[in-house]
Amino acid sequence: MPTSTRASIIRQSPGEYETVTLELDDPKRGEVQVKMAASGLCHSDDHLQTGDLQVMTYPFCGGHEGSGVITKVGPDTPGFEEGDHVVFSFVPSCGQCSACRRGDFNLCDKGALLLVGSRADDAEDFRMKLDGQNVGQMCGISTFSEYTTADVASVIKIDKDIPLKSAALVGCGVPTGFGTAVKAGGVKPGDVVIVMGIGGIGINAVQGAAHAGATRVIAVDPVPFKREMAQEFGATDVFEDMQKATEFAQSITEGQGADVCLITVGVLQPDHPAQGLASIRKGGTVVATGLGDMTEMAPISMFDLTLMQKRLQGAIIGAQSPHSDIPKLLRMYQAGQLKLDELITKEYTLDQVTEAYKDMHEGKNIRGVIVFDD
Ligand code: CXF
Ligand code: ZN
Repeated sequence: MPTSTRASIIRQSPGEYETVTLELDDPKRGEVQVKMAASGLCHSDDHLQTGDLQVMTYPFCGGHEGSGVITKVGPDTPGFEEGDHVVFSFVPSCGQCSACRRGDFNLCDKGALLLVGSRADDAEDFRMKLDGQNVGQMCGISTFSEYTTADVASVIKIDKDIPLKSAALVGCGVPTGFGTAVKAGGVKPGDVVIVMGIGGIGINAVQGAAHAGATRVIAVDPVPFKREMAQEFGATDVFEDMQKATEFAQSITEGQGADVCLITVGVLQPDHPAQGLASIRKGGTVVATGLGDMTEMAPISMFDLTLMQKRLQGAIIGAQSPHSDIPKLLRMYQAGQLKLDELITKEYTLDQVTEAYKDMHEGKNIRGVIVFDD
């Protein structure tokens, strides 16, 4: 029987989130229904409001970072039962497509319809409805909803003794930032690393770079509160702009520049990749993880690229493998090696999504989190 659920949707883009009551279909084969406990308010869901990120279905229910408890399991869906605690990965991995078979689990073919918001294998098949009309699910999950139904390729079971509020963050911000440093950026012991932009992703890039043994983690953000937070998460030096950060990196490397620059800004601009490339040494690496108007092109120096042998690398979910790296991050949290609780700067209700994004734009949050009623 379908479940009624309050959820935060957007009817157009640009547009604004509003809370409505949706009908949620029961899980089918390979799916589970989850009662949400917490949902992170990632900048990407705000890109839906601004129109930077265009989706293919409206209305569209937001949210792609969350945790909860399984309430229903679809038929023939082994490995899951009612009462299991789970987190979502914003990218699914099926383990069977060509990308998964070669080990690129974050590039799974099931991710192709993430911004259609339908089921992964059928662009016409939706689980959420508003007055009989299909509602797209952000990344096929939609964590801005009291209940949601998702493909198990996006669902990771976790220990019941991990607080669900903190666990929610390992669905996007933490693996994206941490992986941007340790996997996509390949930060090594002794490296000098610049982290450009300190929000929910950049702060975890700082933790990742510090963890990987960087001797200098140079955090760049115009907001003083964010620079302070960066220092609490392992930044050794902080600057308000890239020019100062680049000059500093050069001053401590005989003029060479940083080994790695991680672009984790909230809104990626076309000139950011070139700024990153200008900040690194010969043979260094820039990773672009932020999102902006994804239809734009970025001009980069071909001299830097070819003759200075610099690498410009993109990354989605920090090039992490969701089903193995997310549990690893939670083990690090349990072992006291990874900060999660400290990332949450403010809690909100489901009705406060617009207010939460206003706070984010005013530079008040590292991660705002929606906490759902029990
Ligand atoms: C985004 C990537 C594009 C789809 C939505 C999620 N990543 C992280 O926030
Ligand atoms: Zn996100």
